[in-house]
Amino acid sequence: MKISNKLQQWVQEWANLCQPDSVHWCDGSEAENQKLMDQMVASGMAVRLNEKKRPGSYYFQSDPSDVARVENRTFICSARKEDAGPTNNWMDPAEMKSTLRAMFKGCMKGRTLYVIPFSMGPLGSKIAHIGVQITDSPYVVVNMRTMTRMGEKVLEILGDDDFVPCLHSVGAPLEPGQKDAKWPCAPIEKKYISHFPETNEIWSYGSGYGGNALLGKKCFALRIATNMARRQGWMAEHMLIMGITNPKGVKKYVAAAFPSACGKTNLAMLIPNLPGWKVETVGDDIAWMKFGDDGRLYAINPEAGFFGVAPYTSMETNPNAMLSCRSNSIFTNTALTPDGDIWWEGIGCDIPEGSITWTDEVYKRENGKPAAHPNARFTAPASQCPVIDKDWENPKGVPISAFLFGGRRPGTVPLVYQSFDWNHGVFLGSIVGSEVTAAAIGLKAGVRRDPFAMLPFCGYHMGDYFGHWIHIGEIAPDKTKLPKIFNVNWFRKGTDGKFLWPGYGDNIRVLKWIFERVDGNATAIETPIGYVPEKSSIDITGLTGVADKMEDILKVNREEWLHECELIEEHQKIFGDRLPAALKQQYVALKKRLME
Ligand code: SAT
Ligand code: MN
Repeated sequence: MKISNKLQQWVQEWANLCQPDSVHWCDGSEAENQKLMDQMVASGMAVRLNEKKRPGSYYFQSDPSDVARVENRTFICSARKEDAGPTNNWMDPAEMKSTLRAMFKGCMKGRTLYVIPFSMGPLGSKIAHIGVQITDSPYVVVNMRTMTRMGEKVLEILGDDDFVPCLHSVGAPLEPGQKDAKWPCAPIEKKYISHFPETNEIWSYGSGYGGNALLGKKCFALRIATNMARRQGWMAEHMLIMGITNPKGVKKYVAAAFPSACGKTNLAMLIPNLPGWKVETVGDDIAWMKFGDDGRLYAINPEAGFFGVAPYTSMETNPNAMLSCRSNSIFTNTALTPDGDIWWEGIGCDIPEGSITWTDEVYKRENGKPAAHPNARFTAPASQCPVIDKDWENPKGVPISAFLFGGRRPGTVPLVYQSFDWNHGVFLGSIVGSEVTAAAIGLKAGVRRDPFAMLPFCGYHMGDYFGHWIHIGEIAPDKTKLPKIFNVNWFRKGTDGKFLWPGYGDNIRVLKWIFERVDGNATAIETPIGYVPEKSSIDITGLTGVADKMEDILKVNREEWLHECELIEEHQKIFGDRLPAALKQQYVALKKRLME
């Protein structure tokens, strides 16, 4: 295997500093994966699950201090502070590098340094990009093998080309003879998830969990990729990608962005409640998009697996996710049953007597603590999803017909509406948010804005990112072929505090309207906020008790929207003079339409 000098030198430089016991170049093979799993089982870090119940699958418990992404320890180290913007933590790149170099020195003592060449996106796709991660965590290696295309074949494609260097250590060197922790990591104040956007580098120290450690995901595919996309004229978005086929066999792809806890993975794998309609999954989390030769926008899923939240995933809420992790999967911080399977809250059955919690105790109901951590995860190969799209690995990507935005909005926002045009659609993306109660996040209750669902993932000034969206509309080779933009809200509540819309598989009814709007075949009413369906144009055949509610589900109330305008004005102020004039104009125009 020929490895470029650049890559060899980079690995050597870090091996010299980190001082691992050995260096292992990952080939991505089944044998290598098995060896690592066997080692982790032997050391007590992993449990092999029951081969009859969960073939080829493994169970892990993290350290209780290392259970999720750490946003307050995540940094965008642009040369100038103002380029990181008001929504990111910033540190001077030279200062960060000198702090971290001191921490990386000797940090892999007693461990193996693994080199993971990986492709984000189908191998050889023009939309894909290659990264190489250095890590001292075998858990990271086996997860990266599922979440990305990893190993030797990537090096072949890479040749002498540039790659995104991703440096990672759990930050827990071992003294000679020291027994390793079950889940080594550093304390919170020593965790640093650092990005250097001008040089496309990622340095992550101290955490072994999820997006802090699997650097292809949020760090590369969003925070660094947003910067690459801005420089190169493409898009890196926190979006699911799905194919929708109507009963006539016509297929369209849509991409959708939602803040967390809005059922994004469920929507990506939806089982339609309308006869003849079909949904297929291309991706559940991230979309990379470029214009194709035909002027349309093409999307790939840069990932190869799902890193999904386990709790409340069940055969009822998301059978396709359950089936995806039926085998060859990794479970982290779920509960472990006595017969060697996994369990979590909301899985659809009672917890078996004698199950072990994510904190490794025998579960007792009277303790009042959940058995699985709320952010417990499954890592499952996307290829195992029963509704994976036949083109999910097509290097060309799939052509996108519509973008959907949405949040959890109990009031104000109708079930669905369409933007008047591209810039108005960008405005809709920029005001995405979910209503939160004070208790939920320990902050002021109200609408928590999460523009484009990118708040923790945009690798530069969010105002400039809005500007990039506007710019994409301007550079589109054929503006008539740009995706149409919609906002959806499954979460509107009635005066009784209950959800008005049934949601889940019935969301296909909304997707149907969107599908037909894209074709120009569904009717809509022009309102001050955008095009809202006529009551009769949402297909509710077979649904009981919904017809009477359609008025409330779709209504646009001027008073509520004028109040919303006040909130939008506040929100826009955050971006100062980097708020694109086009979005200020959208706000002014909305207010004017509401007052007419
Ligand atoms: O931990 S991940 O970043 O992969 C998932 C998430 O927190 O959104
Ligand atoms: Mn996500």
